[in-house]
Amino acid sequence: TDAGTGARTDAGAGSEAAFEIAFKNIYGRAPEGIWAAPGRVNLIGEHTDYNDGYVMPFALPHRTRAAVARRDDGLLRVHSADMDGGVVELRIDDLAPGTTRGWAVYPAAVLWTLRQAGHDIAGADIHYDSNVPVGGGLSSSAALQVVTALALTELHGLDLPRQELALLCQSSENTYVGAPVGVMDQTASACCTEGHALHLDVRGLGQRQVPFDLAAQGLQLLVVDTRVKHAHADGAYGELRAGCEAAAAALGLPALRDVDFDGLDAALAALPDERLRRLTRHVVTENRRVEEVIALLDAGRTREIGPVLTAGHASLRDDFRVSCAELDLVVDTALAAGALGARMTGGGFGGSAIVLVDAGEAERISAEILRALPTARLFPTTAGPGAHRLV
Ligand code: GAF
Repeated sequence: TDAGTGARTDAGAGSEAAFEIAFKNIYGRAPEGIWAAPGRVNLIGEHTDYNDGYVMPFALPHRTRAAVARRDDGLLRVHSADMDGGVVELRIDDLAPGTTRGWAVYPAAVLWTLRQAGHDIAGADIHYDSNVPVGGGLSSSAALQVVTALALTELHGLDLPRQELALLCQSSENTYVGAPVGVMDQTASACCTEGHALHLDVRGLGQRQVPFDLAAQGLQLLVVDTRVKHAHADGAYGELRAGCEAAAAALGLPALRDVDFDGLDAALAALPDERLRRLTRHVVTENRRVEEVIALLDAGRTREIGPVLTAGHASLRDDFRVSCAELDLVVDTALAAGALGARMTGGGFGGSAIVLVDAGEAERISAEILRALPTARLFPTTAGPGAHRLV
């Protein structure tokens, strides 16, 4: 989901020294360290994570930074360079699911969850900034959660494996924030590595870093943030997840992951209604598309992933029904202009699309997309590093 510290496109780009001075000006002392965690783009594998399936995100170069110092008096104080409202001060003993308002819910959720897990963290002062576009379906909230969790655990000498850190952040969003998200976004922010897409098998949480260097192949990936978010997005996500779980239950299976691609027709025939059939068809074919993209990348046939991405969009539009007019317009315009492939990315109902193009065509195709949707924000991207300590 998307929320976070706000998005000024220039934020997060300033020097660490200036960021440290900002912390000092706010809290009257020096931070003990500075950490960063990125937003993500999902290349393929949408709405598969909570079906125990496959996903394949990569980290954006855009990231959220946190300058942090420990406290021992039971206070959590958070401040964001991108949000109005000054320092938010919370008493750790008062933290409880559903009680924290505004963007501070994400750091509060992480601290509360760490303490629930038995980690004795008595407080902190944190200053954030971010250049991850908020509301763009690019996981600004996962970046905020993961940077907070990484900083707090490292400062307290807790060496949590990255996947565990991501699970902890997901749990904080499920339980404290109240959003029933899967584990893709937090895992992407915590575990991705530069120049790679991350193949995550959510069942068993097996990971493989798949080399993903488009420039070497004369290709470019554009991110197109439509800057729209339709109001029903949050409730709809939970309904879709519940629909998938109902379909798996109707088939007597633990998850839709367990429907074999070759057995899809038989599974569809066994389902009681058209909605469950649509949801199932998307999840099963999407898992297959992840496998296809991996095989093509492994074979060095990167150009050929384009049609697979486009097929993924059609499935999200027609079967899963999470696209919207603006996303369809971007995808259709890009393809008509000669893009190799295009799809919405993330949860849907607004947010961003990705467009694969020949590098030499990027400028022309970008201009055509912006002519069709002038309010969009468009930028070329590469696979950046996962969360790490800066200072
Ligand atoms: C959102 C969720 F947070 C992810 O867990 C995932 O389900 C995604 O939507 C859809 O693929 O980003």
